[in-house]
Amino acid sequence: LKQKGATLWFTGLSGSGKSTVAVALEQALHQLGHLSYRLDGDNIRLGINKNLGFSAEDRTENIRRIGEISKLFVDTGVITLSSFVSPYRKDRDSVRQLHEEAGMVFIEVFVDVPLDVAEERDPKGLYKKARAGEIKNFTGIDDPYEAPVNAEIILNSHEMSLQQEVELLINLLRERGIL
Ligand code: GGZ
Repeated sequence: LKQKGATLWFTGLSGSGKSTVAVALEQALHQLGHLSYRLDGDNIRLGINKNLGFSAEDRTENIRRIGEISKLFVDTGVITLSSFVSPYRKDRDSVRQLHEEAGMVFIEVFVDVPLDVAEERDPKGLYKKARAGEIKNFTGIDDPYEAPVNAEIILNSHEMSLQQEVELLINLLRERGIL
């Protein structure tokens, strides 16, 4: 295998567009002949992390485990696309440290949209439920989101096309010697 692995860590509010850009990037990487794998709530929170909820403690444990899993994928040479709200800076920094100590590339992608944009999209109706008090501790409503200060790249998904976002990420992967 000619490929060097890396983790792209997509962080941002629910509805910010993390998964959408990860899916589009996966398709672009596939067309370029590169193997990638997406980790997100659908394959992690429904499986290995199904015992975890959304308390601060559980979110920290969620991210810790996902960080370790991402590292295992990178070890096999896969470009790992991990999309999680991951609201706490220290948790993301721990995952970064875990990678960097092992000499692995970690790229933090901040998918940054204003709360009102994410709330307007509300693809799963979760913001509506959170505003109604039916869901507690919802990120951005009654739970914190700590924006990255050292992200390698910021994507303002409400002001860019999906194609532009993918191009920026592909360019970054080239600069970092992954592609
Ligand atoms: C935030 C929640 C919550 C609460 C359920 N807060 O848009 P989604 O639906 O698909 O993405 C959100 C997802 C967040 O799971 P993560 O594993 O990414 O979270 S974390 O990194 O903080 O551990 C949302 C849904 O689960 N969801 N309840 N209270 N998002």
